[in-house]
Amino acid sequence: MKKRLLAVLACVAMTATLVVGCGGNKGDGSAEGGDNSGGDDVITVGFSQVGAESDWRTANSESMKSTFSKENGYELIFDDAQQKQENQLTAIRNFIQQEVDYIVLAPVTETGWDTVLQEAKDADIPVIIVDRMVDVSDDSLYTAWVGSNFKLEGEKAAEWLNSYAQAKGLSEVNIAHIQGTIGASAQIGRTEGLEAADKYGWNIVAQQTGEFTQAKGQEVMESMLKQYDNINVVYCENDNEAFGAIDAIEAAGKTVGPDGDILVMSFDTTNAGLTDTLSGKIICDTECNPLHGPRVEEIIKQLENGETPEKVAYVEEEMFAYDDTVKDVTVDGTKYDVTKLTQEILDGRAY
Ligand code: GZL
Ligand code: ZN
Repeated sequence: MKKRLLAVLACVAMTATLVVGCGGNKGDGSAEGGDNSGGDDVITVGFSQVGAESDWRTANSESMKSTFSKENGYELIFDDAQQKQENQLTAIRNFIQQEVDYIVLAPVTETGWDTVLQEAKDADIPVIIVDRMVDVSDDSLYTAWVGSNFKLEGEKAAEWLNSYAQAKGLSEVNIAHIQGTIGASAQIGRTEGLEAADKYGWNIVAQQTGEFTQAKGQEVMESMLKQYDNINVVYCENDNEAFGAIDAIEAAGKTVGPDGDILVMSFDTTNAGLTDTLSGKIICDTECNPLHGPRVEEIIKQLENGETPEKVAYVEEEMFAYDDTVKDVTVDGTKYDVTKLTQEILDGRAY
């Protein structure tokens, strides 16, 4: 923003000496022609991405890169933090130095952002948070947030499990809980959703982070199977953990699926996750939509037009299951459909 202000001042100065001005400020804080970030009206976006830990993350990055392309009038500076917060803090400080027009942050975990977001605010650069939430003392430190209601995702999955267990007459539900990255909003919400269901008398026999990765998910499942032989449900907080868990279960000589030893539940509904749902390897996959690019662009367009975007915007999300044993779930009085997955539904999905 500072860069644009200087450009406008330069324009005004030029106008003072020359007959013809340069259009100056379009009233939205952007100066015509004066923008020095690679040409007229190119909007520079610095995006600090968590990493590349999962299929969901890949789809999320792809959505941001295809939206903030040169053809669309943007210069995207993309930084992959390899799941380390200190790398995100460095990236944001670099964006500030480069005087980007907007900073987009996908925070790896919720805490530790106040200082760097204050620096961005002091530099007059709007910050848009995507996906996971930041826990800051003053929410004016970010302009808008768009992402998922992770607690609702967890509650929907837990309600599905309760209905499914009742329909199948499961005498006991012994759950291995493979959590996401501890402190990430997705982990916090999906864990809350499961733990709130202790009213159903389930046993969470084991609980450990799988860090949202396939490798860690497999390692954790292997160790849980060595410790407990009564696990009949695995609640994975994303698809990549589910892929790892399924490999570990099958390597241990057990089976997954509706008629198997263990039911594997998951989140994200990535293409690979839904492929496993079609076969029943994953029995139920709760959607977490990664396509935030267009949503962030909508926010930036509003800001460019001097409008005020919604502070918090949740994306609509569905649920898919291998079969139609459970046709819908109700959470806090609201009913959500559960879709029996078919090949054509899978083929028709955007990610
Ligand atoms: C959820 C996102 C999570 C996904 C994982 O919005 O933060 O991070 O569920 C990803 O696949 O790693
Ligand atoms: Zn000018």
